[in-house]
Amino acid sequence: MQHKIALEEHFASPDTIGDSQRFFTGDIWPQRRRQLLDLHEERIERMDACGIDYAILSLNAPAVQAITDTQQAIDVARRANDLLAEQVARRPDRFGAFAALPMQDPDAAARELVRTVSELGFKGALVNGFSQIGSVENATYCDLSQYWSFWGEVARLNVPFYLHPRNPLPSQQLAIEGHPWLMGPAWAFSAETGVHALRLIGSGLFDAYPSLQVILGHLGELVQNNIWRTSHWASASGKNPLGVRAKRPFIDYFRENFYVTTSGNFRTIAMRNAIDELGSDRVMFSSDYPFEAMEEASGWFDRAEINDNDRQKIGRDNARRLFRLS
Ligand code: GRE
Ligand code: ZN
Repeated sequence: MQHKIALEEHFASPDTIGDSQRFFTGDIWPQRRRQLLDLHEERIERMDACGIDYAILSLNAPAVQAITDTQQAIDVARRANDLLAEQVARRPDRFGAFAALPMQDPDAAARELVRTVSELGFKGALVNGFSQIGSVENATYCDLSQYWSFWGEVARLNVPFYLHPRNPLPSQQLAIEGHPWLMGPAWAFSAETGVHALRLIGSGLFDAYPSLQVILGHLGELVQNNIWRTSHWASASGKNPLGVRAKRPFIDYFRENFYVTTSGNFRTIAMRNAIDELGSDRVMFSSDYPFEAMEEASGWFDRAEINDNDRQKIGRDNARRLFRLS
């Protein structure tokens, strides 16, 4: 399919490039490093070869969210956003931008979102899960009350919030001890991010701000696979509510407040499941470059057994509508 739009496509700043090294062997890393730092050469060539017209770029992970010093998080986010704005301005026909946000300070995060969206034309924000505030053992999740005025600003600006994976804290990794391969994209990224998404729902956030739109990568970070059961137990009458503050069945929020992308999960069964749960208006193409190959993403998606009407929506039209692209 030609003219695709992709939304989970990463770059790195000089401050954050080191965060991605741990995922690769020494022989592959120099190549991934170069690809994360490149915007205008190999990246555009490969977009052209894959029929990707436009990519919304975001900083690598965990980057800003793992900076325990709040002022440093504010500075690194701002530098990354300014760098991205400058590069995107060279090719506004091919690139858009998601803001990195210093969630360590909710007011500073809201201000940076306003600055990047209103002044720099960014399309929304991408946040790498919980933030570590003041200590590496701290995990501050986005559903907490200190973030609600931030969410009010997201709703007011009417831009999507991409909830992107990160690994759980070392102290939360008991279940995978001795099996380090379970960390990262093989499992822990999705488990961690799926729980974060459910926290947003259970907190009642979407009752307070019904227009909020959250994007999940990797075809739903495992949430869609279990959404009926989660909804059944977390919101059905006769069950102990155990602190659920959401007013409606979880599945309603999942269908009205979430989009999912195909980033890093090139599986037709999983995409069809997403289409069945959310409708083909809420699924969007992405690759997760350079952690995944654009060619693999596109080669799969272009030929996947879905109808061509859905392919147009998922590959392009849904993103055009959501991000108000011309
Ligand atoms: C990502 O940010 O999407 C990512 C990583 C590391 C490995 C795989 C991956 O940061 O998809
Ligand atoms: Zn990613």
